[in-house]
Amino acid sequence: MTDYRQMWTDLDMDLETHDQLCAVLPAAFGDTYLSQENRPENMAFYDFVVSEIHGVRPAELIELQSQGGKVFGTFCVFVPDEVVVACGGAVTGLCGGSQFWVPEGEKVLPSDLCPLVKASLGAHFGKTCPYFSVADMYVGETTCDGKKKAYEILGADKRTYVMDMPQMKRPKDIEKWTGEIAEFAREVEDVTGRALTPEALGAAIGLINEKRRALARVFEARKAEGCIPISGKDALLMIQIAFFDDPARCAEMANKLADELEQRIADGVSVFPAGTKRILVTGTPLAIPNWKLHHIIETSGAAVVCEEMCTGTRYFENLVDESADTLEDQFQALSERYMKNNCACFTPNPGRIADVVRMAREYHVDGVIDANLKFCTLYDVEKPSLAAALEAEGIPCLALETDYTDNDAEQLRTRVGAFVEML
Ligand code: BJ8
Repeated sequence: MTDYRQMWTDLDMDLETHDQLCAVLPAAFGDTYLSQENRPENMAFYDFVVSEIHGVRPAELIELQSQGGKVFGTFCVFVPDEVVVACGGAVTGLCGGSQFWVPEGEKVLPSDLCPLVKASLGAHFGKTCPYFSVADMYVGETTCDGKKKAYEILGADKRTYVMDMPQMKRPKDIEKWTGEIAEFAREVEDVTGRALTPEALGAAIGLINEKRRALARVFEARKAEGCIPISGKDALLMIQIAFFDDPARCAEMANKLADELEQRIADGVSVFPAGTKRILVTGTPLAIPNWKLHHIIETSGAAVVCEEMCTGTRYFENLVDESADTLEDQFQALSERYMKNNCACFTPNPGRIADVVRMAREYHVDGVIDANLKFCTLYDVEKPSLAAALEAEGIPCLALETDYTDNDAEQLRTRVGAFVEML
């Protein structure tokens, strides 16, 4: 394994604390992932990425910087990667998914805030994540209250640009988001020193669409009836890694995985025994390395076959129209695609409920688990309306709330086990 200590030192990271993180991750990954049987061979790539998670990709980003490229750290799927890529930059997702970072985050934030926000700030201020350290700037967005206030704190320490997200989906909101994307493009031009051209943006739109199509192929394979060719944990890992990988490689590796899964379906190769209950998980994102809920579900006699969440279908569903050839029309096309995302920060947000019901059918699920992170009011408030819609459709639903600790693992296991039992 390559030694990245000099790189981490150059990034001004806290090596001593970072060592503690590096010491626990392999065991956690081994217990959760490598203990699975009959995994697709193409998961070897994703296992390798995890084994070098704080090394190989940050080193690539540093190489890009040495050639004049800039790295943009983002926290939400609404930030259009296409604009950054078109200006020769790279995007890296930064949402924190580990309890390891939470105590450091609580030094600058109230403790009754969602763990995703606390972990993100903890990773930044604790200097224990190279993706935060390597980013030239952060890009935030006015989605939930916790995140938008957290950007004020981050912004005091590193250049941070905040996109003003509409909270509704009227035509004037889509127009507003078009304007926000145009303004963001000017910021990206300023940071990268590169002028955005319709040709470059068109190519970037094509590239990111290609990545979406590849990820969608993997999910398409998860719809197969009578066969589950990949575990939910493995599919989740693919999506989590997609947030910081190079988009062309991401598409290539996802396509290879999809090829294998399609072959598995043709050969009747399933990871789980026949009759295993199929679960759709919906709710707040599961940022890497948050594998807790999937692990509990998949060691309780069920399999996750779909994630209706930003670390799932919301990341790749809907393509950007590639026919536009002026920047103005391309910004409009980007806005139209991104505004189809049904995040709970919108009011009203009936699209998410319709999506969950539609996907429950498409993925042939036996039940839905609606899981949100503690203190995420947005998704918590949507729980009763989602439950009512699923009940009307005759689809069983279990609502859960959790955080990044293991304190509730046994309680969750009992509840998930009882739910699976009655399906
Ligand atoms: S588009 S889901 S990535 S905002 S941070 S809202 S868990 S309290 S992440 Fe999100 Fe964009 Fe929406 Fe998706 Fe709740 Fe926590 Fe806020 Fe969160």
